[in-house]
Amino acid sequence: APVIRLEDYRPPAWLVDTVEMDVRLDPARTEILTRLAIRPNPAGGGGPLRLDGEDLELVWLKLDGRRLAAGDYRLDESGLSIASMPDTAAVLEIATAVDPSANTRLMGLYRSNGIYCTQCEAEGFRRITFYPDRPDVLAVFTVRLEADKVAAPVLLANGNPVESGDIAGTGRHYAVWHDPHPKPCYLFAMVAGDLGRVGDTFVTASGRTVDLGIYVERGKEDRCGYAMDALKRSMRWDETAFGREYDLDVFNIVAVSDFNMGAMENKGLNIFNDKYVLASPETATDADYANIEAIIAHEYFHNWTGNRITCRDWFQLCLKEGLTVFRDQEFSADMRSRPVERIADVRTLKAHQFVEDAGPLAHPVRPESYREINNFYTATVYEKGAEVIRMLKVLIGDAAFRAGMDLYFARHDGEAATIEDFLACFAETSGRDLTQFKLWYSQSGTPEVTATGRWDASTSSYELTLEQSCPPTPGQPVKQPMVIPIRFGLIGSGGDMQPAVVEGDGVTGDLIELRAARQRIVFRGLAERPVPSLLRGFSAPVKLTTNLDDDDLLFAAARDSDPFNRWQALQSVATRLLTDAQAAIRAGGAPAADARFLASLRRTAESADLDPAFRAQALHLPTQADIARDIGREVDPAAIHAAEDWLRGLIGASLADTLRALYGGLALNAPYTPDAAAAGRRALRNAALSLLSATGDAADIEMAERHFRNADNMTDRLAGLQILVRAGAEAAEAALAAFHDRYRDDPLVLDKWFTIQATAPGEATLGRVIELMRHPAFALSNPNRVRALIGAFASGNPAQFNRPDGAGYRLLGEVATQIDRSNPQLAARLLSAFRSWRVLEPVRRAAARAELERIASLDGLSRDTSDIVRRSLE
Ligand code: B3K
Ligand code: ZN
Repeated sequence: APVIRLEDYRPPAWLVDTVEMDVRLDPARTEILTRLAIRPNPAGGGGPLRLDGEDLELVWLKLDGRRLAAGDYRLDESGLSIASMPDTAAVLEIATAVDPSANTRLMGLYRSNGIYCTQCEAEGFRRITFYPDRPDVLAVFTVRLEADKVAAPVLLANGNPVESGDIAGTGRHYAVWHDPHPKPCYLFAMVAGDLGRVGDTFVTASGRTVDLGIYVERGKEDRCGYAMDALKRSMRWDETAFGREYDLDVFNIVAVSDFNMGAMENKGLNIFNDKYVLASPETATDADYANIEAIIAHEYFHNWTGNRITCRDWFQLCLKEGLTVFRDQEFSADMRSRPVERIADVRTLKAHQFVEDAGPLAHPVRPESYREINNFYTATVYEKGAEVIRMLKVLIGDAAFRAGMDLYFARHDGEAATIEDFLACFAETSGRDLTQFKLWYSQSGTPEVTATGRWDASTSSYELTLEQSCPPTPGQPVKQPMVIPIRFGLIGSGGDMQPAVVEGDGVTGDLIELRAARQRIVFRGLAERPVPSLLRGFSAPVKLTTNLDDDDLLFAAARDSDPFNRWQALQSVATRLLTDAQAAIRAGGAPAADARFLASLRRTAESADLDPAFRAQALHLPTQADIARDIGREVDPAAIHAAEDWLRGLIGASLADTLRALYGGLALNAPYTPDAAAAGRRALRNAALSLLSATGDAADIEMAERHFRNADNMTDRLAGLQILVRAGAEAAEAALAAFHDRYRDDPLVLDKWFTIQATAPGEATLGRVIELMRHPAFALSNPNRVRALIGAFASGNPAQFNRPDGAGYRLLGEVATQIDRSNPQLAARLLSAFRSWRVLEPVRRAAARAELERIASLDGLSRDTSDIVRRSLE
């Protein structure tokens, strides 16, 4: 596959003003008539016309009413060209046919459980008709759909409904939808099927009433309440936080069960993976509720950041994704606890993005080249992209940030924009030069910041030396210094101190702007030696190393006024402990306990003035991926796993009284509600139980078993099951069987059952996964099933996936290459579990390389998979 480069961007030769489609839905042969009003791009366009098209049957083609003969155009693998075009506006009519039932790639028009649906981002519209399938071609769409009335009583498309009716004597009916907002074709969507509907209304700030609809498989209507509530809260929030109102008469959401990702922001018709819509206390965990809230919000917020203003080309993906993730994170922070949300977001960032950035798949937030764009919907584009926006806000301040957003909306509404367009708005409202800041978009890798502090009692001053560097990443051996916003405080015995005099560049209030490779700051006039609290709220996505010792960190864990850094301080000590412990285990020795850490953890767990959700986060140890990243080379995942077991057991034993008291005291004697306060109590209670049972103590395991059996909601039931399986308890098998029997007809819940078994410790897990692939509820064709079993094993069970005998790698390789033939996007996504293979110890590294090379040598790999495998090996 050819490499596509940002520097080669050229504006489209032809523009499309309007698109009128007539879609005759049929399970095996759907015919699509498309009428395009096109004209040469005034910016020097015209000439030959090139349209993208893939897996399409071309029925006929007309230009200005004249049927084109075979010699008038050229058809090839990837599209269609018309060499001689008029030099004026023209009308092109295209008849294509597709087979939705045979579409296993889940791109373009396909059927999921009998429901017709579409997925067009990034390049799926070309699988429906021939079209300039690029985001900078914006057109007004009108769509007429018709289908069998019994099979598809519901007919939906983008925009507002115009008319509908029966087609006499045929058993078929039709509906016409019109979307007045010009849009790129990746936002096109249609849905047809026998769906249940839950309706509501929303009155916008300016008083317009919007009809809201959530469509789901019949019988699931009673699981849509939370999603609808989250939608209305999102709509209100975007009005108050960003001044953005909804702009159509209807807003529809459809939940389908076969979907390659989480959801899709099609204009006025969001299509969701049903996992992110359906929830009831019986079937969804608190984490599911939080995800639903965040994803409903994310897709809704795209209406302005992505749809009204879209991307000029796919290199600008973070323009909509990073910004929209930032917006959904802020929404969740406002709906729940801000510090806890921040901790959760940073945990995700470190576990996924930092890991990606440290391996062969590292790429800039705005990549400069790609072979397959679908492989760039990554943690870097999304999560680091959001961090870049967050830093921008910190650097220029809230007021200039909001003014910059307003300017961006006003200036680029209805356009396809670039990162340059976006940044220009903020440069203007802040009066600042953002040239250096822009490096965040082009340099890949996680910057490393070292902070060295020195207290000078004789002058009562504290000197802080900050240094930054960024490790080499693919294609980028050398980096330039970035601008790194470091929020800080100096903690004294009585709380935050006010330094009398600050010497050195780049300090304003509580913010240090680190711009040079090395910067020195002196704080004078301090009454006592401070403990610096740096990178408060995780003000930049960097790896920070300080010369603070454990005493300083544990002091900060108790006294820092920034809750994020209190959490971070404990995590930093835990990371040191785990890193040392795995080294000891590898050397055949025994890990050493640390009484001060345990005492500090106990104090935090017992602090009744701290939010339970925060305390739960404090009890969650750094992930195995965090430790692997911290070690950085010659990693032995089994040793990390053993270290984690050791520390959990140690905490469980040493803090047993505290943990039992928490477990007993936090019980909620009220019916389940998914709100943050109740969820926080459950999280702390389940964290306590999980640590307690890590000792293997029979009484605690029994408590976990009772917890499982008596649970009146999925959060507790699943937590109980997870604890039993993880502890290898005798009761685990019976609990798994009971869970299975209870939910045998609910695939989304069985996914949780698959995942728990796939992430179980022990060598037997691989065989179990293979066996579960034969379970009647499992299907390689369903992405949720595949991710729940195979994806969870490869990404959520580092010790077993990375078995030294390579069997984990071979399993993933075999399954992924099989899936590659039907659904390349899913296959490529699974294979990204290999992204850290280079830092493994030699035996595993060799086994992983062998499997990657075996895959690379296969014939007929998709572009998606060969791109991932090839970059992983480079
Ligand atoms: N924009 C979609 C993702 C499309 C992925 C295409 N491979 C969902 C989202 O980010 O909101
Ligand atoms: Zn998005």
